[in-house]
Amino acid sequence: MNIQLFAFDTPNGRKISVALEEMGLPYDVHVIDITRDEQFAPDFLKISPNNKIPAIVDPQGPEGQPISVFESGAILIYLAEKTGRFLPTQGAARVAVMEWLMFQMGGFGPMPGQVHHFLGLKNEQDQRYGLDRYMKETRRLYGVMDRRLSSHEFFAGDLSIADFAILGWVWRHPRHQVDLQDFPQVKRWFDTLMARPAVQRGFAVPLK
Ligand SMILES: N[C@@H](CCC(=O)N[C@@H](CS)C(=O)NCC(=O)O)C(=O)O
Repeated sequence: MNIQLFAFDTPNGRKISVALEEMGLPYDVHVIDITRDEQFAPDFLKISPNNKIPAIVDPQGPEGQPISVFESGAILIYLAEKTGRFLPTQGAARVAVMEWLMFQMGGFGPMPGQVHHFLGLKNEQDQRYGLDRYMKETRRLYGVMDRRLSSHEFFAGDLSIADFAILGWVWRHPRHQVDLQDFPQVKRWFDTLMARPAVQRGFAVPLK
């Protein structure tokens, strides 16, 4: 039976549809419309105790038993280990993937996410402090990524789940008002990934 993906059309949701496509895993989509509070439904809470998308259910998990996984970073690691793809099994190469995956999970996600939030406020006075703080930090993170990509084709050796995680957020650069012309290495990397047929399928699958 297919993996069941519970997601919405957001950076964290798209990371997983892209990874599933790149890994060639068959999956069914269940749209959880977070604009209608569907993430708070009791049935969804059973597989995603933090009430956020994405989550997956794999009917054929470890020892052939069903398993649910929440938190996009955990899902990416789970899928990579299941397929043996996009995450080295050991050594320095694995450490590098984990570093850049955690960089995304802890910073380049929460920070642009705050920009999206403050841009949504109606009152300019309320927006000011948040936008100043989080846009600055978001641009700093783009600078970190640009430096990394000036000496690396991808974030951590070969194409990896770290790239899929970061791609979900760079995809939203117009929303957090970052011009990729200012970060040429990120732009080069972004264009390379977006040209991949599996990535395109991952962004095309209906999630809303
Ligand atoms: N750390 C979580 C963050 C998930 C997250 O923030 N999901 C958002 C959409 S991108 C969500 O479900 N928001 C609904 C809410 O906060 O009520 C992950 O990476 O999976």
